[in-house]
Amino acid sequence: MAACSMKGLTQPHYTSTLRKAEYLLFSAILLALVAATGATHAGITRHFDFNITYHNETRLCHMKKIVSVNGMFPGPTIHVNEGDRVVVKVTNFVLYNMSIHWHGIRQLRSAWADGPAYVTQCPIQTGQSYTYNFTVLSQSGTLWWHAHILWMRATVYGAFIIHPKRGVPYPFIQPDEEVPIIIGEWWKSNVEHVLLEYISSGGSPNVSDAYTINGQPGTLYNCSASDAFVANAFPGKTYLLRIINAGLNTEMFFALANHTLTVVEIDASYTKPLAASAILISPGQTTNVLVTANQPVGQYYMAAGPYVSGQGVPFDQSITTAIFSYTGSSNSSSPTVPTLPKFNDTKFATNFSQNLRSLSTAQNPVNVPSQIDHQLFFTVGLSIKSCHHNKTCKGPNGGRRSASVNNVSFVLPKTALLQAHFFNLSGIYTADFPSNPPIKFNYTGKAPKNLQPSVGTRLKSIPFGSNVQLILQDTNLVGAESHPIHLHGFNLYWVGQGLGNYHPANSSTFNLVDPPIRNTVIVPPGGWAATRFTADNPGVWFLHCHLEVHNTWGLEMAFIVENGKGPLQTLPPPPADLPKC
Ligand SMILES: *[C@@H]1O[C@H](CO)[C@@H](O)[C@H](O)[C@H]1NC(C)=O
Ligand SMILES: *[C@@H]1O[C@H](CO)[C@@H](O)[C@H](O)[C@H]1NC(C)=O
Ligand SMILES: *[C@@H]1O[C@H](CO)[C@@H](O)[C@H](O)[C@H]1NC(C)=O
Ligand SMILES: *[C@@H]1O[C@H](CO)[C@@H](O)[C@H](O)[C@H]1NC(C)=O
Ligand SMILES: *[C@@H]1O[C@H](CO)[C@@H](O)[C@H](O)[C@H]1NC(C)=O
Ligand SMILES: *[C@@H]1O[C@H](CO)[C@@H](O)[C@H](O)[C@H]1NC(C)=O
Ligand SMILES: *[C@@H]1O[C@H](CO)[C@@H](O)[C@H](O)[C@H]1NC(C)=O
Ligand SMILES: *[C@@H]1O[C@H](CO)[C@@H](O)[C@H](O)[C@H]1NC(C)=O
Ligand SMILES: *[C@@H]1O[C@H](CO)[C@@H](O)[C@H](O)[C@H]1NC(C)=O
Ligand SMILES: *[C@@H]1O[C@H](CO)[C@@H](O)[C@H](O)[C@H]1NC(C)=O
Ligand SMILES: *[C@@H]1O[C@H](CO)[C@@H](O)[C@H](O)[C@H]1NC(C)=O
Ligand SMILES: *[C@@H]1O[C@H](CO)[C@@H](O)[C@H](O)[C@H]1NC(C)=O
Ligand SMILES: [Cu+2]
Repeated sequence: MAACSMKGLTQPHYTSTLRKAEYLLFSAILLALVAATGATHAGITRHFDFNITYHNETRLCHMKKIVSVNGMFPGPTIHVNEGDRVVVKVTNFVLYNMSIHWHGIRQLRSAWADGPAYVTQCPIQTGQSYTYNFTVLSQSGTLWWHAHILWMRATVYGAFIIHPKRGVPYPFIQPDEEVPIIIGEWWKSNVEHVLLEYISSGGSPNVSDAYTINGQPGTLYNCSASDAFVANAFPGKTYLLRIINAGLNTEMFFALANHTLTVVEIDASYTKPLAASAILISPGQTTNVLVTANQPVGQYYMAAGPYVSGQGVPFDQSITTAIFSYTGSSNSSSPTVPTLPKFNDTKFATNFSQNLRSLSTAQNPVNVPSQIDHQLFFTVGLSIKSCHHNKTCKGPNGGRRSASVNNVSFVLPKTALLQAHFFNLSGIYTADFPSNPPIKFNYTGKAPKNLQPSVGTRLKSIPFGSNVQLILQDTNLVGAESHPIHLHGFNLYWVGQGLGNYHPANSSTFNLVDPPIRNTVIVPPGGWAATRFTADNPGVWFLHCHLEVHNTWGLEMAFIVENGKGPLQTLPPPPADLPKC
């Protein structure tokens, strides 16, 4: 018990008051800047310093050394306005290689700043720096940043908040206060050891020991009685919760006891208001909800618990909590726990996704591509490879677990793909990724025997400006499972979803008017998701499952979007400090 009470002294407890102070300071600086420059429309340049260092954190009565940014966990929140230029100097002081991804940022003609290791850049090695330099255009809302190498993002992550252009109000009621809510996962052991262990065994990785909200497991875990994030609520006020799922391997349900959540924005794209008792948020996704403190003065839990769609998938059934604490309430009795959907409530999950609509107004128009130049059909799913070693692997039937897209299990190269593409280096990848599954079968029916994925670094090349329709179809080879699929460099119009096998006739049900716009769409278990995008951003862009467990198994591929005509459609050369392999 001594260890438990001691750790309270060393741990930062984030409260919304702290965040508010941070925000007020930010606003004050902003107003001063606006006054000084008279700028109301043009963006400004914002500089940030990210030092990657080690520090100790104690959770669940267990101290461990983690890798983090500027000694903070979660890392610093970045605040910008739409239109701003962002310059972040990242310096690596740890022994691991590092790379930071600005998740959901379009990176128009700045692919060099996107961040996935061995895709757009080589890692920032120990002692090195790299300055990410990009503008934030035509997006507003909550995004986030995270390490994009190995499983480093377990502790290297933070919020990236894009406020509207100066002088432009939200298209919903002005909240009294804004609170980032970052859901994560905590392992007592070194996460990189968990990664190495399951790669070598061929089985599934150890599940996390706790889910967290703003780095804290919450009071319902053992040896965590005082480790909860507390948001102070003033009766009658309205709060904007900026919810981010930074977890590695778990889709989550989130709710606030006795309060209705009104979704107003997802993945930095406004939505029609959607009232919900709980939301589904998958790793990679962000969701802004309004909540009004209109209940009797008291303490209410915000809680996040797992959505697990696969049969027999190991997972942790616990829930993480934070406290929504009304001013004037007593903490002598425990807060009310919200009712979350059951862990396998796929009906709730698909219904929630189906009800999301983009806002689609004159100020926020939605232009879904109608003429399609490229029809792509990708199967996504789990698979089994034969055991390499002369030992028994821990996957089903003594094999090694893997995952693939169109039956290709992706292998990251030793040189970054974007450099290989830009400088025409040969032998790094082949541009022959299949547009359709090489073998057709009943994807969601009884699995064919002996369908092993091929392995390779295969990319799909697309001419600049093409309109692409991408159908993502889950497979049932090793059990159907939900996959949150993230595309870098673009937002996807999520025009449809369904269960079973996609059939071209399903296109008659597509929402081409106000579909949700996301950088991470969910392919339902044993079902499909239909998406469209315009390839208006030259570069190499990663497409992958945002469950790290599947990503590591190879559930990923990359697009090359060719240059168009003229400088506005051409990727400039890399910055001088781009890391080398
Ligand atoms: C990052 O490290 C450099 C070099 O030690 C130091 O000068 C700088 O102040 C640090 N920045 C932050 C935000 O800690
Ligand atoms: C973390 O704790 C260990 C063991 O107490 C200590 O040796 C180490 O210096 C600490 N590391 C940091 C970065 O504070
Ligand atoms: C960032 O990019 C802009 C546009 O290319 C350039 O003018 C500026 O010098 C860059 N800043 C840094 C710090 O590299
Ligand atoms: C994973 O879990 C197993 C079983 O509990 C344990 O023996 C092993 O040490 C764990 N591995 C890591 C890296 O924590
Ligand atoms: C807390 O510990 C008890 C006793 O060891 C155990 O039964 C229970 O499952 C634990 N709860 C959590 C949330 O880990
Ligand atoms: C909150 O909801 C719970 C059930 O979820 C209910 O039992 C309780 O009465 C509600 N509390 C208030 C203050 O409405
Ligand atoms: C689907 O979601 C809507 C909006 O959240 C809700 O009103 C409705 O009851 C849900 N339907 C089912 C079948 O869950
Ligand atoms: C309750 O609140 C008081 C005053 O803020 C605080 O000193 C005390 O530690 C809290 N107790 C619990 C169990 O959180
Ligand atoms: C969800 O899991 C429970 C067991 O915990 C099971 O009884 C139920 O049938 C499952 N529901 C679905 C839809 O799979
Ligand atoms: C089995 O693997 C070990 C090392 O992992 C190796 O030394 C041995 O020669 C292998 N045996 C056979 C029959 O391949
Ligand atoms: C695919 O398999 C499912 C489940 O066995 C079955 O219901 C469906 O009819 C099959 N579809 C086709 C086209 O064979
Ligand atoms: C770091 O990255 C470089 C370049 O890809 C590679 O050669 C080196 O082995 C990596 N180091 C570690 C510790 O992974
Ligand atoms: Cu997946």
